[in-house]
Amino acid sequence: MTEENSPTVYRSDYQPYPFTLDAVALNVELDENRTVVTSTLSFTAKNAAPADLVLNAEDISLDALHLDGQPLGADAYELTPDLLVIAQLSGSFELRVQTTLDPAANSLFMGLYKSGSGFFTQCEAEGFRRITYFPDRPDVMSIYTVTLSADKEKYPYLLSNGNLVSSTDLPDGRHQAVWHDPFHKPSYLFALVAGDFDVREKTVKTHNGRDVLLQIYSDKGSRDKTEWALASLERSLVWDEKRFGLELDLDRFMIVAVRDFNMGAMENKGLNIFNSGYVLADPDTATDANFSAVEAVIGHEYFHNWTGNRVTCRDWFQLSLKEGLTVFRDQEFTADMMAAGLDDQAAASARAVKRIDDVSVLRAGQFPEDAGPMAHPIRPDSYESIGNFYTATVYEKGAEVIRMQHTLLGAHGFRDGMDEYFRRHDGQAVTCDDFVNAMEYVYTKSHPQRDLSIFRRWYSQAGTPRVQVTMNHDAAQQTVTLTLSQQTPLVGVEKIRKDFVKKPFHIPFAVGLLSADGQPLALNEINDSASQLNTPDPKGEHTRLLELTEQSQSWTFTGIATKPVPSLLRDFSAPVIVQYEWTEKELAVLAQSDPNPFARWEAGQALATREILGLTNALQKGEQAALSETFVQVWKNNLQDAGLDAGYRARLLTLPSEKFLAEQMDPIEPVWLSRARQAVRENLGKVAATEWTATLQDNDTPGTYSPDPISAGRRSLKNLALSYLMAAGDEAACQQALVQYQAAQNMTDCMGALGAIVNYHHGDKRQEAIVDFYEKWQHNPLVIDKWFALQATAADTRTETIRGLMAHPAFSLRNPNRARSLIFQFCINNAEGFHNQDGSGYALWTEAVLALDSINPEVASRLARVMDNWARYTPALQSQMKSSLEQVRDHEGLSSNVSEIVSKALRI
Ligand code: B3K
Ligand code: ZN
Repeated sequence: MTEENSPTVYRSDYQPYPFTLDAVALNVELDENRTVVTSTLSFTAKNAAPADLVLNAEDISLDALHLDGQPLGADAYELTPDLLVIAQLSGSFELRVQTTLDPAANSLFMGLYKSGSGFFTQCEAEGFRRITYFPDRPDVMSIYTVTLSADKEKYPYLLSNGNLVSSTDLPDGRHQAVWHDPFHKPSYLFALVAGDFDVREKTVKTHNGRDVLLQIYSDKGSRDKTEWALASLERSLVWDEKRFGLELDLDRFMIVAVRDFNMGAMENKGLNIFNSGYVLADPDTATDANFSAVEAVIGHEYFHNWTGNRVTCRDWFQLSLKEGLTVFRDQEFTADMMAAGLDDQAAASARAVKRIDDVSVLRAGQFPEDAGPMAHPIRPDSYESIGNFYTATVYEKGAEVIRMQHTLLGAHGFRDGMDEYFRRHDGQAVTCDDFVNAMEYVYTKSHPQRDLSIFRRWYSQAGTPRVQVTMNHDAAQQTVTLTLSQQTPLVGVEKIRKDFVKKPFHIPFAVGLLSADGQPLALNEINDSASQLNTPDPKGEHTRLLELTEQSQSWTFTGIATKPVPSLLRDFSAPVIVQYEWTEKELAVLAQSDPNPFARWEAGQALATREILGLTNALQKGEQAALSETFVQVWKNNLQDAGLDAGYRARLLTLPSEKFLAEQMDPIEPVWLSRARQAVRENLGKVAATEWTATLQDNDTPGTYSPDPISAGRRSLKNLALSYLMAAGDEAACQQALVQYQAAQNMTDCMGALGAIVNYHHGDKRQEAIVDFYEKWQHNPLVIDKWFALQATAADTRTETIRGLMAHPAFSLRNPNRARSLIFQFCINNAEGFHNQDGSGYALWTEAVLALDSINPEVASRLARVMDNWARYTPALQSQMKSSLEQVRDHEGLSSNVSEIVSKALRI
């Protein structure tokens, strides 16, 4: 589809569907190339007046159509490639539609497709219309009965949503299963799976004493890798009961792992389908990060059962209603799991680690998006292809907007608001406004003078607000006045909408004050409008919550004799950028003693950012620059602060990412930036060699592997120490990396060593290790994905290496995980290689986007987004990036997915 025939869809055009869909009976006769789908749809008109029945379609053809048992002739309906319209129907009627599909030829992995030896579906957002003619929109909910039949030997398992009603053998070696889902659902939550699998299962009791069967289906031979997934699922069930009072509503909950999948996982009712990378995990083949991602994604999809499935979206503009809320829920789940069983202080540190990781993801992906050509509010107003709006903004910023409501209402208030939301909307398809209405109802009960009217602007305005802070200390009065002013640039479509006026946001802004020697100060406000944060205060943080709702406001605190150091936006209480002119000395105080672990990390990052950007400038001018002594001292002190938990210490000592740093540069000079960051790393490795070596020795995790956060933290600190030392060319560390690679008892240590070797070892041993790893793991696709990714991101990898790897027999563009592991990793996480001034990285991108687009446009458009911020780069890079974008835009037959991305990028 070209851009011309993919019109823009507007939120304001929403019209309710004129019919209810009372029941859906779907009969699917599975065959690799000729699957016959017969769907029987029972409709009732909502109004007395007749209305047109509109059904969606994509890439399917109509074999037969019956209305109330009578065949319909071609003159009785209108048929276009994407619509079937039967004019002026009223009352109740039954429509029977037959289509024939070729699942083996479906490389889009949308609708019904084959992967390996099984059949799978993916219907969100608009995949069901690739299976049958249907009102494929989330506000048309119905009860589904699904009959599946297939060859019994090849496909012994036939699965769909809900409960299994019957299984029967049929003639010719086929068999049949009938499934019934008792809950109303939209078509995007439909799923079917057929194949042969290993199954791991467990029956558990819900808090109301009901027995429910949990099952994990995975490829034959992979059952030993699903123990963690099943345990994670059980933990998710218990957590949602405990934290939100939400119980599993079905008797059976299934997760199926599949190798070919466009994203992470999908929350189909009772039958989640997962990218195998988020199911399979054992110590030999999965890293700590993999284990934690499996737990988080299993939690996320499970939590959708209530936030997404029981209460769903009215239309796709409301996507954040389910995604932002469910990301917030999975973040809280992980934080609670990480803090479980720890004392208050250790728990605060564990929670801070999770918050740091989430905020880092937001800043690396969402902040640039919110400043670029695709910028949109968490509830967009328009789109061309909905597939392009599963964005960091809808998900991650959406979660921040929910988190702010949690902060404003407090944990109890938020829980009451959630209860109210379900009381009002269970079983419905609703809007983001409906969610905020439920929260506001609870909020105004406890805060009679307040409402969430200004807060709602987070749903309609895009862009990252800048909050400028000034602090005035009056020594005579012993007062401190903090003045906060907000300003948010116009972004994305806001720039071309002439009437658009940006209004102030409601920003919950958590602050503390420290004395010059790092002691937390009690905060007593003159007007007492700042509230005490409704969270534990393990170290006497004295955090106060300022609510900025106007362009500028001030707060005055008393009893402060000497000029304090402000600790701002603690716990990242709002998705904003803070502007305050700290001195280096003040940042050093915060980075070593702020009792709020998040703010402490933030101060260290600010110090490192100054160093790296300063050096980038110097290197560009051909100068050298030594590291500041204060910075080095802070790094050394934190490295040796044994009172800190290892995982938190690893975060404190990790340099800001290139993506975060690039955001602070204008224009972006990716190659010098990357070199400067590398040089700072090398320098820190040298000046603190003794401390790093001690850290490397002290953080071994002997014995049986466990992915718990304490052990994982030790491994991350140990591997960080190894990489600093190797960056500094430390001979002993080089030897140690080779030993660790050979002796590793788990994949985290193996990859920690191999990563350091591939990036920093320049002798023969490097290639030997690469070959050795491949030979050892060539039969495990998820491990080979890591092998490709490691080489794609290695500091000295250039396009020739990537092209060589693309010709490797194990490479395939058709498998999304493999394409992501090599090409995406190179384009996204290898600045020196991708932005090489010879333009070879951009040429590779152009070819890959076009090649992928002809196979799988949804995956191609993700890769297309790599060029979003082309206009922020140096002029020489800009013009090359622009011409690559133009080349893609002008390609004949481009999908609407990629077309939307590149044309928006070029529009700025
Ligand atoms: N809801 C799915 C995402 C579907 C993406 C379709 N392009 C997974 C999730 O967010 O849980
Ligand atoms: Zn989701």
